[in-house]
Amino acid sequence: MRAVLLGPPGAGKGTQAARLAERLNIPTISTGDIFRANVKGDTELGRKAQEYMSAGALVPDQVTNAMVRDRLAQDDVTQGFLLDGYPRNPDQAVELDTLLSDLDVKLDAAIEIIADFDEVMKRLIKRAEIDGRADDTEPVIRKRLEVYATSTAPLTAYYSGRGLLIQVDGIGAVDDVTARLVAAVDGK
Ligand code: B4P
Repeated sequence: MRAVLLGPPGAGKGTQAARLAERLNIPTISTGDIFRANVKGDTELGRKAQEYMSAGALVPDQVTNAMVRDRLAQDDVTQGFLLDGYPRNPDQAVELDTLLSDLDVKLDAAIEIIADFDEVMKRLIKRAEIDGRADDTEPVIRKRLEVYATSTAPLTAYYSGRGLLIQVDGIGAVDDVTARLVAAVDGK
């Protein structure tokens, strides 16, 4: 299966991507995780990404798209993958279509985890207390949610129009959300 995972910050994308990918026996590609690993390793990519991430903004498409193109060219993703956090705006979605068409493969599903503003705010503030992630302060979370609403939310209609959208309720225990996701994907 080749799928993308959509949803606002805090909906549980990272949490559920790992679980779903294990069930489907495919690798996860998380653009956020790749950026954070590069920031930690103080690489050139990490230095480019950091200022955007800590402000709650999207890293420029040119940087992100090139990174995803490299990752999708690797051997472990030839049989399938779950993209977590990409695409995040309509231009990235169009770029993904081009990347996949160049590889002569198609996307099977766009899975959206639905969670409301109050719930995601609560989760991310809790994570801030535990992990201390630089972009989990309240003003930056608000900015990320704004960016989601203006840039990422339009992707729901983009994938729905192509018959690829699967929507799953992200509220409830982590195991329950995983069970809903597995059932929804099995039904596809
Ligand atoms: P991401 O790493 O994608 O961060 P995120 O949207 O906040 O989601 P994350 O996966 O971490 O959190 P989750 O919902 O799983 O992006 C970070 C930044 O990287 C972006 O702001 C941007 O700057 C940059 N970036 C990434 N991709 C990009 C792209 N394509 N283009 C440009 N820039 C890009 O979990 C949140 C919390 O909720 C966790 O603490 C978790 O434990 C908890 N949780 C999960 N499920 C729960 C449940 N059912 N109940 C209670 N808590 C739950």
